[in-house]
Parts: sequence; C-alpha cells; structure tokens
Amino acid sequence: MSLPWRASVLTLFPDMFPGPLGQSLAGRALERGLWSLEARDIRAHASDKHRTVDDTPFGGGAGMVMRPDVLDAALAAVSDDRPALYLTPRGRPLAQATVRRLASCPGVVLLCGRYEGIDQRVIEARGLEEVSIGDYVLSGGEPAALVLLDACVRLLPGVMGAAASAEEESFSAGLLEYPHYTRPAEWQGRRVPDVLLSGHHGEVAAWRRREAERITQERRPDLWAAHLAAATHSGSQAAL
Ligand code: 9WO
Repeated sequence: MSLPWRASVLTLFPDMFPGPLGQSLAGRALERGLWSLEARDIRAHASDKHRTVDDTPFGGGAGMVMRPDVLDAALAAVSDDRPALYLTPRGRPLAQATVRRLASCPGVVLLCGRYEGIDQRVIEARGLEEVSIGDYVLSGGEPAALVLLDACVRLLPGVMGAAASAEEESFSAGLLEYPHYTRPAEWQGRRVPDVLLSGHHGEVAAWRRREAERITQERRPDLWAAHLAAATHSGSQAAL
C-alpha cells in the first residue's frame, strides 16, 4: 500500500483536532490509515520562559501579531515535500480545483493563525500559500483548516466508493446540484416531480440538467458565466 496522505496542523489549540474529522467518512478513513493527522502546538516552539507566541504590531493599532521566529521554528519542524498553507480571509478563495490538487500532493501543512494574524515575513520566507474558505472573519484559522481537510480527504483513493468519484465529475462541470427527493412521493401536500417517478432515465437526466442550470443561473451568475465559457472553449454546444 502507498504512503497515507499526511496532514500536519500548526495551531495554538491542538485539542480542536481531529474534532469533527474523527467522525463519519473522514474518521473511518483515519482509522483505516488512508490519511494521517498530527496537530502540533505552536507554543512548543516558543523560546522564552513565558512561552510567548505573539507581540504588539509595529505601527500601532489594536491586538497582537504572531511572531515570525516562533512560527518559522514550528514550520521548520514539519516542512518536507508538502505544500504549506496559511488559512486567512486574505487568501485565494478555495475551490474544488485547489482541493483536487492538494489531495494529489503527499499531504499538506496547515498554519492556523490567531489574534490579528501573523507577521508578513514568515509568509514570504516560507512561501506560504494563502487560502480563504469564504468572505468572513473567524476567531482563528482552525475551523477553516477542518473544512479544507474534509474536502481533501473525501477525494483520497479508497475513502469513497467508485460511484461517488463519478459524481465528483459533475461538479467539475461547474454547475450547482439539482434538487434531490426520496420517499414518500407526497409529503405535507408536496409532490415529487412526476418525471422522477417515470422511470425514463433519459428524461430524468435532462430534467436534472435543466434544474442544475436554472439554479446556477439564479444563484451564481459567476459560476454560470464560467460554465458557459468552458463549454464554448471545449467546443461543446450542449449548454448553449
Ligand atoms: C482580526 C481583526 C481584528 C480587527 C480588525 C481586523 C481583523 N482581522 C482579523 C483577522 O483576520 N484575524 C484572523 C483570524 C487572523 C488569522 C486567523 N484568523 C482567521 C482566519 N479568521 N478567519 C480566518 C479565515 C480563514 C480562511 N477562510 C476564511 C476565514
């Protein structure tokens, strides 16, 4: 068997890991050795007797900044052939293409900041890739690290079945998901669309496609525009 995908998380709150990733799909994959997770306490790399990890910002202002020397020592202790990422609202928005790339790497090193952030020089010196999971501010990078790991782990070989891998391709097409229904066929006066009960697989596929397109146009004009551009460049007229 090949080496497991390795995740190292540098954090002031190692007890937040594996957290939700110890359950369900990711948790079973962890038990089966398909990936490994180590949460390392940044404070272990502090050098003074008070174990200081932060200091006041040059130029003034509220709050504290994480020290570059402590973070560099924490990164040096784990750095190898894996990409090192810093979770920050300033980062490049995380998208499925990035998730696929990271899942195909030997693993990841994730740096979680606290306070007002980290000294800029450690980002540059260590070539940290800055990644955001959305346009909001958290109290620290840890929940974002959990999100990124969840998205990667479900793509690792053997974590999900073959059926799910094929499903993944449909998001690659850049459309949002069509609506799902299960029994009962009528619930609180709401009927499941007749086409889904018809047994006509071709009509079901066409309905789902139309719904996916309608929902994408309505909710995410940005995704829709990208989808149309991709369809045009690949010579496919199906979406047009
Ligand atoms: C705190 C703050 C306080 C006053 C004015 C501006 C401020 N910005 C921040 C801030 O960005 N703090 C961050 C907290 C420092 C780095 C770790 N933290 C964090 C990461 N919050 N949110 C994220 C995050 C990460 C990935 N995707 C979305 C949000």
